[in-house]
Amino acid sequence: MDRRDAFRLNALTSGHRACSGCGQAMGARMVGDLIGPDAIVVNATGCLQVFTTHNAQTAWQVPWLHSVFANAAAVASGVEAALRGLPRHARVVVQAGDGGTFDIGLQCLSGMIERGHDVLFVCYDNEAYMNTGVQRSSSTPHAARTTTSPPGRLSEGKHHLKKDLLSIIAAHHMPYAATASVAFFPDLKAKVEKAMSLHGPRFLQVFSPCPLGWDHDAAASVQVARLAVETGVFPLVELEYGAVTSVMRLAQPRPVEEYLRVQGRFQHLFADARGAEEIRHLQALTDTNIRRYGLLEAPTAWDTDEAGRVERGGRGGYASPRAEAPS
Ligand SMILES: Cc1ncc(C[n+]2csc(CCOP(=O)(O)OP(=O)(O)O)c2C)c(N)n1
Ligand code: SF4
Repeated sequence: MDRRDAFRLNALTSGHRACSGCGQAMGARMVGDLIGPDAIVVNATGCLQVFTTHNAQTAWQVPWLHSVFANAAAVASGVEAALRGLPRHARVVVQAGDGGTFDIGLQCLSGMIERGHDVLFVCYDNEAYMNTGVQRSSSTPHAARTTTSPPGRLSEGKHHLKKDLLSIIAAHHMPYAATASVAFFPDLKAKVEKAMSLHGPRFLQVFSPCPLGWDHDAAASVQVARLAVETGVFPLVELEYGAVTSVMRLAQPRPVEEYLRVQGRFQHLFADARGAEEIRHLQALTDTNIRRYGLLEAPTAWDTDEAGRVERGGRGGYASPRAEAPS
């Protein structure tokens, strides 16, 4: 009998040690159940690995292995290559935080994609090194407070911009890459199903609030994730072979200030004129996202060189799919 008919999988089951409201725990639970039992999961070092596998116990109900921080994609490449010689074919999935993806794992991820391994890489993006005490990563947004980018007399939080990882991934021209959010389950579900219907390297960046590191109420995680999408801070998009194929449109983007206000990591920006200047900067960065991906009703070309290949659709009730690329 197909195990899918027998019970609800709960790939990541209860009893783990995540903080309450952990976006990564929510995301991993959703993605794990959507992928189903025929998966082998490789987990980079990070919060998700630590809170699910404590001292000889595990919350995973699928085959799961821990790699070191840097090499999850290389380990998954080896697992996938080994499986080719076996009669029963499981699908290989990598899970990593943004530190394990944007920073220390990037070389192995690039190699895995370039060699064409049949692996889905899922990055749970909580925008800092949470497991080791909320240090900034290259995914941390500009002006956010972390323990290594503290605001003070000479600083308004992190000096640098959030790395545009999706563009780096897109440059590999792989079959599928997408952004998703724990606040938009139907969209996330469609993207996991699409990714699993394809073969070759696939990438999913799941926006995953961290109440501890972002300093917001544990009950507000979904609200924070929703605001990131509704302001345009975190666009929900899909790419196939490097070209944008769909975006979740925004009828009326909310001001970025609404997103910043609900998180302690941005509270210093509301204290003085220097902070107000940074908020204007963050709004300008968000407006660039909105223009770049054409998130408003009126479609705009994402990339003029690629305009002929860009098709725009929508999900989640924001817009109906368009058959033609914008002229
Ligand atoms: C080579 C190496 N450097 C540093 C560490 C310490 N370390 C373990 S997990 C981690 C941060 C993980 O951050 P991220 O990938 O963003 O995952 P999160 O904990 O935020 O989910 C660090 C720095 C390590 N294990 N190995
Ligand atoms: S520190 Fe953040 S990412 Fe880690 S378990 Fe807690 S809420 Fe989740």
